[in-house]
Amino acid sequence: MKRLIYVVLMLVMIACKNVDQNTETKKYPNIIFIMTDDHAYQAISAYDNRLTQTPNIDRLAAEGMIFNNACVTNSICAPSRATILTGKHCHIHGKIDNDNTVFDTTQMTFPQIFQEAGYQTTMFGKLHFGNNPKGIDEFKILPDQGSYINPDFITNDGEITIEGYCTDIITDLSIDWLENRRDEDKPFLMFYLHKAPHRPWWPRPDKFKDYSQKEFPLPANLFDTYENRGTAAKTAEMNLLGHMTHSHDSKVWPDTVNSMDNVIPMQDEWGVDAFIEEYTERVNEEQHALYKPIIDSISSFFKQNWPGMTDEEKMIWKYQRYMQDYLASISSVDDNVGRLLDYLDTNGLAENTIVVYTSDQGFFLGEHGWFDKRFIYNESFKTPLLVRWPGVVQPKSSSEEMVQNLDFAQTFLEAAGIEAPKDMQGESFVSLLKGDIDKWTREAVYYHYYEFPGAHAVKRHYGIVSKAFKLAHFYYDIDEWELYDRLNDPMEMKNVYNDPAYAEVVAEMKEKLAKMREQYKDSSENDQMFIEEYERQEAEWTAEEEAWEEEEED
Ligand code: SGN
Ligand code: CA
Repeated sequence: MKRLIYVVLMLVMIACKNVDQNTETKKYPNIIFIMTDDHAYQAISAYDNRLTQTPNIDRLAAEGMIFNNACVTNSICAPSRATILTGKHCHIHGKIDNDNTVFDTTQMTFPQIFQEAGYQTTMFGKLHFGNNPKGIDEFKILPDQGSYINPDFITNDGEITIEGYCTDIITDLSIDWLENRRDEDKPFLMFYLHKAPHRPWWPRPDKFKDYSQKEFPLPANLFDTYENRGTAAKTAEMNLLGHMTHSHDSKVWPDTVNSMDNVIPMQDEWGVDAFIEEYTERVNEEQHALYKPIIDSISSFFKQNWPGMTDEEKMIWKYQRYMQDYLASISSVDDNVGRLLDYLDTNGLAENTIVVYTSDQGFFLGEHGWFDKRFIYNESFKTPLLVRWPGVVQPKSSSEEMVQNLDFAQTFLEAAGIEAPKDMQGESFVSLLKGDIDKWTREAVYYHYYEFPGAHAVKRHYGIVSKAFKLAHFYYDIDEWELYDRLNDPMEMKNVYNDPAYAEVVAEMKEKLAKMREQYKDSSENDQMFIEEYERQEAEWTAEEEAWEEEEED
């Protein structure tokens, strides 16, 4: 008898642990985490419909919640992904930049916890680091940045190449898993991660053609001269006119660029090489035949007009070419999100699936004359976030709270009823999703960017952001503070740090920032290990630059 009771007890315990869809349907929702790479909120019509229309992504806002103040802890790809997976700030998980640090894969990441709890876990698309993501049953991920055209994938069974356009393929892979290998008796966690709209913005040929005919409204501060700003804004290398390459970015044939004497202000050697790597070496004949007429037409316009244009005209041309390709790439993302949502609808999955749409960070779309991200300034710091959770999130609802990429792990764990590890540093925002704002106490967020010296030359900085103010300290090779009045200067055109009228705000924000650095255990600015690492990196960069200059002289 004793033995029988024991067996029954054991069976009950196993049944409770096993997250079985049939018995516990509501308790164990599926989660689809959709993340794009560099998708600015300005390019989602649910946020701002001046630039483009994204009807499928907008469905998530219509049927769920839009977060108007979602942001990241460090506006760059791999660090953001490491923060999402670990629920920790960069100085804790150690992946502070894209290229110089490695992600320590022995750390706990939230998919491992889901897997252990009985969820099926999958990942399709761009991860950016680590070949075999821990805690994922089936993965097909792009190596590093991946390619738009005929991309390679790292899979559970080695590397493969798939012919076609990246955004379509990542969706095919995700739907293929849902259709053919999903166990209907278990809940799932799916990472559906697009490379688009990351630089170099190669759209699918039909979209490329269509969008190359369009014109887009200019941002009010496209011609920013960075007056009233700090050194970092003035020395960053991400200006559309000064730093965007003709071939790699604007899609002018390398031969055309090479045949011209006057392509200033951009010297295009790197861009030519990059074009060859991303396009020439990847397209097949059929694809080339579709792309060619459009590139021909861009190139012939460039050859005839570029040398005679004023700087203002050049800037506008660069902006239009940029927006045409960037938004065309997003149009494919939107179509594919639509395909996935339709699949959920027609297969009875929409009801019990949380669908999240976000980006690994924001992006400048010509604001301040820039592309790229990295800065604590709004367009880069903020990120889109839309969440649909039928029966829990009120359709057409919105939140103004400052949730961060740091919060995803704890949020998803709470949504699934799984306990989160105590050392995660975010906050679950399930209460906000349920419309219960009183439980949410966060008043400001912490930010820290490290990748300098590095691409686009954005100086190291950390800071604190509340709804009303943003205080940042730029350090390493400078020592400068900046303060922005977010409510009165939403475009962040004036650093008021030295304005006596803001002296009290500065003192208050500095005190809060110091407390935050203590709370999150960040002292890396003065940490000997970090300083040595910076010095090593700088020596590396100087040596690379010298080698490059020598090569040019020869
Ligand atoms: C590449 C891009 C950069 C970009 C970084 C980081 N150059 O190096 O413009 O800032 O990625 O982007 S390109 O050769 O791809 O055009 S991130 O999203 O991965 O952090
Ligand atoms: Ca990115």
